[in-house]
Amino acid sequence: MSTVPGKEQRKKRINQLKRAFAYNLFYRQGVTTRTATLNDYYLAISYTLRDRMQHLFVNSVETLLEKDPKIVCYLSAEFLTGPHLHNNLVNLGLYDDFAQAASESGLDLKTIINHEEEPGLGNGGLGRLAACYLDSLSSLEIPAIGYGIRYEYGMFDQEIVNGWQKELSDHWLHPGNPWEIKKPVMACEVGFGGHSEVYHTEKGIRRIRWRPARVITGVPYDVPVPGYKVNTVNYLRLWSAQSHSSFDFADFNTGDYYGAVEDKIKAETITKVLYPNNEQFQGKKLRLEQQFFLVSCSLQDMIRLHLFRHDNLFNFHEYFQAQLNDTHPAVAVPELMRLLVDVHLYDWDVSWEITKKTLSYTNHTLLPEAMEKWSMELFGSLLPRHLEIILELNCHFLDEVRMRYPDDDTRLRRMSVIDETEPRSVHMVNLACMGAKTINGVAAMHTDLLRSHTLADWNDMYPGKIRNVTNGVTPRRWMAVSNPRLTRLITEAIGEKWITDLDELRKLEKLTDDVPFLDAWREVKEENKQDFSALIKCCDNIHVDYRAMFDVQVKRIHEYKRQHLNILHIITLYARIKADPNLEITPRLFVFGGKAAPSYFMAKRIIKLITSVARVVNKDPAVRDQLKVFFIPNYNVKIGHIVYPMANLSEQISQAGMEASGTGNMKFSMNGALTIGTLDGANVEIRKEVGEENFFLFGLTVEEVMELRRAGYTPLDYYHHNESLRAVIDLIGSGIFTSGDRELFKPIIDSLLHEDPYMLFADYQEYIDCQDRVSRLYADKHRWTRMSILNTARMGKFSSDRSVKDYCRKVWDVQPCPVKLKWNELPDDGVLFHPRKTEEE
Ligand code: F58
Repeated sequence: MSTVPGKEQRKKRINQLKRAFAYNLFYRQGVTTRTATLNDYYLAISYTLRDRMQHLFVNSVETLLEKDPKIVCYLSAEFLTGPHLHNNLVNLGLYDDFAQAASESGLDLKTIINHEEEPGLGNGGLGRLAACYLDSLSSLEIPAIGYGIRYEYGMFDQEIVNGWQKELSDHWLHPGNPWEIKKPVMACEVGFGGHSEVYHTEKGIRRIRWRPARVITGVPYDVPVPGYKVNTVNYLRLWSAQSHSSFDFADFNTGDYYGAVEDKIKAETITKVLYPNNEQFQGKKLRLEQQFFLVSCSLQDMIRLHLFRHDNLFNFHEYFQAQLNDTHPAVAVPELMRLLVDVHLYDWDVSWEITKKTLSYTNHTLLPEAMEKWSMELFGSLLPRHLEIILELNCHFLDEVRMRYPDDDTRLRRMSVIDETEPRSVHMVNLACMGAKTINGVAAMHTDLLRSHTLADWNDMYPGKIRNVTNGVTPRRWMAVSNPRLTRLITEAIGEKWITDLDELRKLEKLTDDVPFLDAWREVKEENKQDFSALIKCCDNIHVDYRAMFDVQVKRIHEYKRQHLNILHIITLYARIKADPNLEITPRLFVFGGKAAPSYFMAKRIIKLITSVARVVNKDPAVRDQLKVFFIPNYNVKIGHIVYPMANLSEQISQAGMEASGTGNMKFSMNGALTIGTLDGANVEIRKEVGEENFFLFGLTVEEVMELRRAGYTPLDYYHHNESLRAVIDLIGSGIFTSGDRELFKPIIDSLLHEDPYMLFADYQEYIDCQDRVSRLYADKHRWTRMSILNTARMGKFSSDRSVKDYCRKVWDVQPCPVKLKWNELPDDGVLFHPRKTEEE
């Protein structure tokens, strides 16, 4: 961004902004200050900013056309971007100007920023990761397009009623979305159902084509993604389903008005709502429709863009790299084949080579219940031609496996794309592995487990194909935007380079003995905590002393993440206080946040358990305010902005081998929280980076978990042999948290006592001992602060800039392509507009 220095120029800029606010309020919103609502102001300011992004966007497109670089396409069913206004202001370096212009217009920018509701187009980590990667791709000036779905209803809003989760629909588009630009001319058509047929070309060549039973239109909406203080503005292209207009007309002509409208509604259902399941495959037809819709629109769009610059598709993979974010877009394998073979008439083998060189696959989970397997019947009825292609590919592939490993039928069965156990199904992990040039895990440990267990056959047959790219998060949103106090302190100490080169934070290490700096560091945390205390005072009337330790676990609610282990600790402390009324403990505020999948019975009960314990503990005078428990309703990106900066302790306590990576763990550490955690996912690497003395480790290792499972795990033994654990479980069973109801938490207790699939009981005692160490250390303010600084200082590795650079090197083989500014603004002489030639000319 070119900013002209000098007071006068700034004044001029501010005046232009004020005028633009007024213009947008008047002309776009059609209101005056007498009638404008906060939403009108938000929209007027956002449009003003979007307009200022536009010239960078235009220049980015010009550069693509001129330099013809390779483009990264990130295909993901989810992009959890979070609110845009604040982030875009920071990335474009316009925050101060806008704040000034707003204030001179009688507006408070913070209030306006706070008004923005976020697009909840994702479930959790996977969707948020996609958004972090888009930020880094733009900031690193790498040409990229994010392809996703414009769900009309995003992730449900969570309310807590009587301690239970209640789901409310999230109509996020209702207030108006100033960030998207509809591009109807780029619409694509997507077929479903029908059959495939053989035909012969004029030259007598036998070919196959798909005759779908219905066709739906995908209309793209582009959301600009500005990089941090660079000229690159990439975009996120979200597809929205519309009915195919010619079908409507057919119905109208026969007078079937209602039929036409019904078709329209049916078509639009495809992008109506995001599936809110976490790590649980459900096999719903509509979900497969969504996946294919996303994939087909995106691949058609990429091919169109390629043919705009080239006259054939032989070198498609040299210009486009498509990353499959989990198996959700894995139907890209047969769809790219279909587009190449059936539509663009390329030879099968050539097409297969292009496909395999274009697609790459990221795996995000090891949980068997999350693996996508579509029943063949459903798959074939929706995508008959694709099933044929898959069967043919699989046939060739199994021949190769047979050649390499003769007489190894079990291996063949494991690697086949078709799972032959009745009812037969299409195994999407195997499809993705077969069609991708690389497969990657998202943390070192996760990748090791893929290589040694889940995808061991693939690793055997294609050594080197499985790579590791450890996840990362963007320091722009997760520090610069959400923690301005810390950002100011760090920047004053070491300059601002760390925002784009997070390894620079290492320079903070030399300040760990600088007492004024330590004090300032602690003050930042305390101020962030005071803000949070004010918030919970205001919404729940809970009083919290900001000097208490803020102990936080925010993430989706899932048994493997073990929020209930955290609760067992809280009850342990509660029981200790009740047993000894004079006991002094390190005061703590326990904060939880996260949504449960609406159909996940146990997860919903865990929420109820947390809120029930909170209700009792918070008002028990015996506790003397030493323990407080708070469940933040509706945890989302926006709440994340408040939570990460205020945490002292980050709970990363999943059972070893269950969490592929985790990314919240990184956000906490960057903001100076210490972690209590197991050796799971990226915790392993975080601990290595920050130093084992600055990380609270507990729990079984993955090898120990496997061994214990092999040997036969009996949770009841732990219950019988551990007095403290028994007391805690009995307390839950006694009904003291449920006004005497002993049934409510029976399912949780029974599951723990008799199965305990995530081995809470095996880890309980070590967890409690470790928490006791945490408490003792927190009392030593100086040491705690030093450790906090070291956590932040050593988080360089976990910037998504590093992850994206790894992908560039290990997977995509792409380079940055800086954007030259050709159009600085709309020229006064209007040379942008060339009069169109008429047909006759
Ligand atoms: C998460 N997966 C992993 N899935 O659980 C987490 O360890 C990892 O850090 C993160 O991906 C990023 O790699 C995840 O969030 C989903 O949300 C899916 C959404 C669609 C249905 C199945 C789960």
